[in-house]
Amino acid sequence: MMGDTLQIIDPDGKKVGTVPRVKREVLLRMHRAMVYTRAFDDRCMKLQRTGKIGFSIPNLGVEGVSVGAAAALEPGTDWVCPSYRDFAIAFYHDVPLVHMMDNMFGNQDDFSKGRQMPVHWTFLDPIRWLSISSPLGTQIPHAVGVALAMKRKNEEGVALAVFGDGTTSTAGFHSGLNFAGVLGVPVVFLCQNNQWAISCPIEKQSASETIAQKGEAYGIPGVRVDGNDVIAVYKVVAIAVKRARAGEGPTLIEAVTMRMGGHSTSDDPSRYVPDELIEEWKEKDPRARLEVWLQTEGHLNAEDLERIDQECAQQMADAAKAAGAKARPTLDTVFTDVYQTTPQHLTRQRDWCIGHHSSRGEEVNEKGEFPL
Ligand SMILES: Cc1ncc(C[n+]2csc(CCOP(=O)(O)OP(=O)(O)O)c2C)c(N)n1
Ligand SMILES: [Mg+2]
Repeated sequence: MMGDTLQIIDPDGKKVGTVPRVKREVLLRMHRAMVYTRAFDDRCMKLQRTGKIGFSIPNLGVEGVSVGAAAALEPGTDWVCPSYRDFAIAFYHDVPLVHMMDNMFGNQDDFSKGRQMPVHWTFLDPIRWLSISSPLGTQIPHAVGVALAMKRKNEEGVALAVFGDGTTSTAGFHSGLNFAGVLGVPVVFLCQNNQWAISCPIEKQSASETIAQKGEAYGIPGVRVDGNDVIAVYKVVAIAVKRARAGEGPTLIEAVTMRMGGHSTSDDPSRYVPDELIEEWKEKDPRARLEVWLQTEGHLNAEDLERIDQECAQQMADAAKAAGAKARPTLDTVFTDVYQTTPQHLTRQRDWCIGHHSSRGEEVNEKGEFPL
């Protein structure tokens, strides 16, 4: 423990608590998901700065929260209702890299066909992943609804809602927790307290001493965990999932971490995050500490780490290249996927739109791409 915050592996990679039983295969998967997340961050930053994609969300420093949580979920049974900063959950569950990149480019294979912003994924397979939405906190009542539906259908599943510290100020957080507490549904609320909501620090976000304690008002147990300790996060989320599956109701988890990059590729955190804070948190890096511990336990050696790093970077570069080479969505897709049978007024608008662009010489090209 670190005060009232659970820690199992300390920042130096030393074991300071009881390690839960985790298979080696799971540990290696956790590690690879962390490496993929950094490779994704790095690749997307380059793609954005060279004008190839419009936007991305750095996950540097916070990926341990997502990885620990991901390992506690049962794919095909549980639902993830994520925020936009939880990439590692998808990497842990083997969402194909190229599919992650399809969304970044908004190409024809992107499930949202470019109609969502980048990093706003949605999939059903290999993990049930509710579409990410930009308005903060909407995933919280959604997760409660998903959990209620599963409870009513006597399904085994648990819904995991992940959100940031700033999102605890939204109506969605309070109504979602209240609803879940009253109904006792199988949901786990995981707050990634990364200390910042864009440029607003946590001290200005809430007068509560912790976020975990907010659960008390709703009759929900609150737990605080070191978010840079993947093993500790796994442990608390696994316990919360077990409780939820056993019909014992929701848990609120606060994972304390630090956003080490910008809010997005559109801001400059050096304008508002003090340098000393970054220096302090560099020492607590979640990946470095996991790697030290995995080496101490004999699961990986320095050569393995180097090899995995290179493999992940290469695979990510290949995925980006493949996704970037795919065609963009066709113009008619603007009018699809909302109604099973397209209503007449939309058919008229579609025909007008295609006719209009054709009359300006902006026909769909040989790849069938959107002409704008
Ligand atoms: C309802 C709503 N209010 C404001 C915004 C603008 N906004 C986008 S991200 C963000 C900060 C969110 O901070 P936090 O919940 O801590 O998540 P983090 O970005 O740190 O992961 C804000 C205020 C929004 N998207 N939705
Ligand atoms: Mg935050």
